Amino acid sequence: MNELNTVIVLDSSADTAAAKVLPRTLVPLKIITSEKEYVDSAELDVSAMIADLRTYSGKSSTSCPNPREFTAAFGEAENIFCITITASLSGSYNAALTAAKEYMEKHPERKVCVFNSLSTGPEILLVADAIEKAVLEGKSFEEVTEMLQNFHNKTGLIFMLESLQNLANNGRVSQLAAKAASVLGIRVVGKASDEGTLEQLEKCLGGKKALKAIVANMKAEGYAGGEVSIAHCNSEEAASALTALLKKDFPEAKTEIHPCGGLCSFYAEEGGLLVGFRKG
Ligand code: X90
Repeated sequence: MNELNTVIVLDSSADTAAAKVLPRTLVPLKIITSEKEYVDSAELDVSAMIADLRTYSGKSSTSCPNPREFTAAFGEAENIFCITITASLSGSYNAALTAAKEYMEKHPERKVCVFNSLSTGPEILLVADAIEKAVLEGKSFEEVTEMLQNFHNKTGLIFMLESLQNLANNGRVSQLAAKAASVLGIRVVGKASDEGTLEQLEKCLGGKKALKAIVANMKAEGYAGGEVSIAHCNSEEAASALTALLKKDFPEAKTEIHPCGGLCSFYAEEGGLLVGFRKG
């Protein structure tokens, strides 16, 4: 496949589209309050949004991109790999599928692969990096698509959240789960389940215990020193502390830290960490 005509399209749940070799485009989701609509593009001032939300107590929600917005991101590319947030929690995947179908009907010689990440944030970035590597190695479109089929056995996402309120208010977890997490000092550690939903693993009292629980659960999921991508919502210190903890056991681990974009900041809330990692 000609890498010059190949693009990677991610919805903004991926947090960043910082281009590597192949061009990457982010398709924004939106965060909506009764006062403002935040478009989760590279221009969004995420810190200002977080500050707004800290004092806002009204209703808030999010919305996924529509097919036209995905089509615009496909541009004139001939080979497109599009990765979305889990289809179990968002309509983004279906919107991308619709866009892909129309795009290929209009341009039968072009190819679009839409991949349901069953996850979000940093795990999407690991998938995007793997696609890029395979393309640059000269793999065919079909070979890369095939590789994606079982990619999920090779990556995982563990998260730590201080509040599940926005998730519960928008029906993504139960109010009961949110209530349990609302106790002062309690952090919920969980993972993206095989079905692409939030699965609670542990409730920890205090940040240190929670970081240890993240590492223990990563190991239980098969982590053995591979790549790690950490997204944090206003909690860089916790992300650094987690990195240090991981490096104790795996000095060679390749780790990277970045702030959450708008969508993940809204749902992970302040103090939240999302950890994508390679298994094995
Ligand atoms: O379509 C929409 O409006 C977007 C809805 C997204 C809802 C869930 C976002 C979760 C973001 C929270 C912790 C990690 C969860 C992993 C789940 C697979 C981050």
